[in-house]
Amino acid sequence: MTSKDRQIATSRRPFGEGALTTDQGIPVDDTANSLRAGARGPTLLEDFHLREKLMRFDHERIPERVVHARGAGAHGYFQVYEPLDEYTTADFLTDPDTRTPVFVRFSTVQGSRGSTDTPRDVRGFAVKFYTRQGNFDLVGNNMPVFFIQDGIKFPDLVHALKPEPHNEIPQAASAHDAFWDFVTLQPETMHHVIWLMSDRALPRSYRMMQGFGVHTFRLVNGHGHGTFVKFHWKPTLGTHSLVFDEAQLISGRDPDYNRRDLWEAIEAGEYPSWELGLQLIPQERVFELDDIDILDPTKLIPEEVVPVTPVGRLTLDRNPDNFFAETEQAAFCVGNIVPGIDFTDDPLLQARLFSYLDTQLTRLGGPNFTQLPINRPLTPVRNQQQDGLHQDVVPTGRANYHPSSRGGTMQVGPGFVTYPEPVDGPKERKRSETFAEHYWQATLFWNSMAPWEQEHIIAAYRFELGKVGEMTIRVRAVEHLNRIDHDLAVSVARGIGVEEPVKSIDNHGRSSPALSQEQHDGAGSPRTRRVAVLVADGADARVIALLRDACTEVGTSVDLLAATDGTVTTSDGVPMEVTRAMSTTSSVLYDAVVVPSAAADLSADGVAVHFAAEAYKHGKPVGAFGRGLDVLQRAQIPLTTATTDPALIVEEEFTPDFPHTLLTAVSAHRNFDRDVTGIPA
Ligand code: HDD
Repeated sequence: MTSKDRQIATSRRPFGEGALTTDQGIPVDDTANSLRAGARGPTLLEDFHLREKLMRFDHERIPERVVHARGAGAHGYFQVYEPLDEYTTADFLTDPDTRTPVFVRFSTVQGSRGSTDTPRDVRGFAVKFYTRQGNFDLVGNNMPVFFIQDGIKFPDLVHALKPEPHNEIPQAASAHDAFWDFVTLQPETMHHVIWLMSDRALPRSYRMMQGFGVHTFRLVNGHGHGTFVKFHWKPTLGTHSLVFDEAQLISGRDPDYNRRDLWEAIEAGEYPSWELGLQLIPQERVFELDDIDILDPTKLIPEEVVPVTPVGRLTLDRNPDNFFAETEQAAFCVGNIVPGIDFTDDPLLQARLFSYLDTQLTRLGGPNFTQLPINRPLTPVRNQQQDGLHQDVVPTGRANYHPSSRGGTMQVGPGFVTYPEPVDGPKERKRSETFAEHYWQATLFWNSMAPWEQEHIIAAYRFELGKVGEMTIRVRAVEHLNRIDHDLAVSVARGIGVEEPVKSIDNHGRSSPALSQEQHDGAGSPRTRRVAVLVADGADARVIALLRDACTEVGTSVDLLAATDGTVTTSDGVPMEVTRAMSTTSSVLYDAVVVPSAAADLSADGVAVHFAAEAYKHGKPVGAFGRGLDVLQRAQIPLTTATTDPALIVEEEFTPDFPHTLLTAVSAHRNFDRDVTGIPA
């Protein structure tokens, strides 16, 4: 239990204990019948209980976040490995014995609160550290760059991205004219757009995605010396994605897919963790970074140029007690910064410093949102700020101003000291020349992708642009792609009815291997993965037990799915309980599918056949033995490719090696090199 947990505990009020009362504490004798003039008569205005109950209900909603409205949060802690005094005085980065409490909220960007978890979208990764020097909020995303260079364009970007103004369509989707119109008129977006078209926009789990602070920040040590820094979160379970078709299906089958996954993992004690990594750039070296202005948030610094140094670990180990009170009311502010960390002049960051504080006023109804349990710092708050809606404390004394000789002896300083960077310049609305190039890092990203990643990117551009009605926008998009990579532009053009462009620029050929998800398999762990085993009458209970035991031993869960809920009869004539009926779930909610042998003919069941075909189509491990092979055959899965496909595990009969081979494939996530063009799922 962290100190933040203990602080929040003082605000808990369990449902369902003691006498039912009104908000005024008056005991209620009946909460099911309003006060009426006779049992069949009209309701009386004096019914204070009815009025209060309806008043409270009518005002339960608060404005959703203008972006990042849909999310999920969890509590946890951060611990630094070694003191980082050389770079910073920030307490939570210099004391390895301290577990700093955190609250983390993951989110999608485009959709409204009730939208789905798995659209093609950027994911938010916001961390609130409750440090001994006050709250530090690292409000990042799962992609290291941003669409625009200056925050003044943020409202335009978001308007273009969100549903269109006349009919509020489409929900949680960038595949519409407005978005592509905007980005093709704003070439600085091209780098982030290619990330959005990649599988990074479809995380398999919040627990399996990276996080980035995006901007360059500054660490400041005890001597006042500054070091530029970029923050990276690397998930212990590796970075893994869904495929787009699967993500779209999940949107219908389980719109809460990512938040459920996070919740269930924490409930099961499978605490997700990320390593914090820093890219440290001595101030003197800034101009050695060729072609990169560290103040430009549309550029990353390749890890091969400045390595990421692991410095600590973030662990999430407690689900919130109440979604609204904690996750919804969490107010992240980029301006929440602690001594030892400072901002830079990145113009996107500078605008964010205004926007986050400002938005909370509308969202949380006034300036006292910092008093809410989830936002309250662990450190004492002492100042002369006062009043406003929802003041939750009772300030005492009369010295509500500073300085004062009438009590209120708060001393000012030592405290946060702004890094004394000299600034000088004419007032002008102008962008630096060093921000002018917009394509080379998009090319770098493209060059760094594995062939399957490139295929997915092409398919994504084709899908998105294929939904754009205005041909001129499609043509403009292809022109931009032609400046990123000619072959990419040609492949996309062919899919969207646009004339192939003429090659105009040579690809620079540089790459950054660390950008490919093939490099991000992490520990290659089978932990928390989900395997579906399709069973029918005549299944061999012994074999299924062996399979299940092997899986549970390494933290992989197994669901037994049958044509109907209830039981199937094993080959020994004994009833075996199934987890659920196949028809109530879907292959897209599992990481692998196994079809063991059974007396009953599962290959005649279209649901089972589709289950296997779909899993195969999505690159998942698919295993079968004995009569289970018939299901794979009906699914048109080419069994002969098993010799070269490590995720297609087919055997005439079950062997003791089967579970091991399956779990190795599960650990590797998917086989995206599989040719699935002919599979009809
Ligand atoms: Fe933002 C929310 C991340 C640029 C204005 N943003 C928000 C959240 C995340 C980010 C993760 C959700 C926080 C939560 O869970 O409550 N935003 C980013 C990143 C950016 C970025 C990584 C670029 C590097 N944002 C950005 C700009 C502006 C905003 C340029 C405005 C100038 N963002 C907001 C906001 C939100 C927000 C309107 C909506 C809800 C909130 O702040 O609390 O103020």
